[in-house]
Amino acid sequence: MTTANQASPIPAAAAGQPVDPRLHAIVERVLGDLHAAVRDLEITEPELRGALGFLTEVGTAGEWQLFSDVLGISVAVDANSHDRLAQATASNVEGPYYRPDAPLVSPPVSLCGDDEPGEVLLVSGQVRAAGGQPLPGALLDVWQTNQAGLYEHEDPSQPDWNLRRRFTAGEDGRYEFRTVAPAAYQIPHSGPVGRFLAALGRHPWRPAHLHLKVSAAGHWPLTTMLYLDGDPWLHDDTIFSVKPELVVALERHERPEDMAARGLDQPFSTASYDFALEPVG
Ligand code: MBD
Ligand code: FE
Repeated sequence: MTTANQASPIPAAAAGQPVDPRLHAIVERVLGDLHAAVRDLEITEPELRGALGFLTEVGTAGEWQLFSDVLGISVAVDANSHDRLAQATASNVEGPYYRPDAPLVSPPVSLCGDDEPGEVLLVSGQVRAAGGQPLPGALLDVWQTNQAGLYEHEDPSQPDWNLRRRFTAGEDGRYEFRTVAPAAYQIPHSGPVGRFLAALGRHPWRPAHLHLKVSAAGHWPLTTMLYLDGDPWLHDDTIFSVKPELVVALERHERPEDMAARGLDQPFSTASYDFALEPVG
């Protein structure tokens, strides 16, 4: 009888040679599972060539992060990394479209210009430590799509850095920012990952979401997403990442006096969310 281990080309550590035991364990296990699949499914040479060509294309198209996301691997790794932070706000994956060093702005914070198309959304809340104390000066780094479901970097009609901002919470840990409600989002699907989804009968949709990184000295930084209640894709996210505790209700304001109080002449929505960060150590 053959076993996966006998098929593994990874030698046991040779005496006196440096070996990375973690890498050794990962490669041996993953290769063991792959060998089992090749044997059990009787994978053919054309199938292998097809797979290698596909994986090459994923790299050429710069879609490896996206591929990991649609395979559910990114969400699984996020769970390994963060489930032990039981007292912190639930984490979520960073996704492929974070840009570090977004413009750092001060109150009143807006993620976009006042003329940004879409319904104004005001998001507010407090950043606290797991024990409940406010975290003054916590840093928030937020990025999202516009109302048409496009990120700034994939849409030449948006200004550079549109809907990407960093700002700090106040002395009481409170924050507030203005934006427009993001739309449900189709991940790029004209490349190899899109072909992969289509071949499996899967759709490319994600529910509308805001990405946030929240950090404060002495606490584990949080990367997460907020989803908008009522979105049709909340229960069918193509990267499997929705957590019920990250879904926020929107309150719509249509009274002229409410609009005037905010300096707006259109109905708008508000949402509130408090973040908890877990102390290091
Ligand atoms: C996205 O907008 C996203 O947030 C993730 C995680 C994957 C693909 C597209
Ligand atoms: Fe996203």
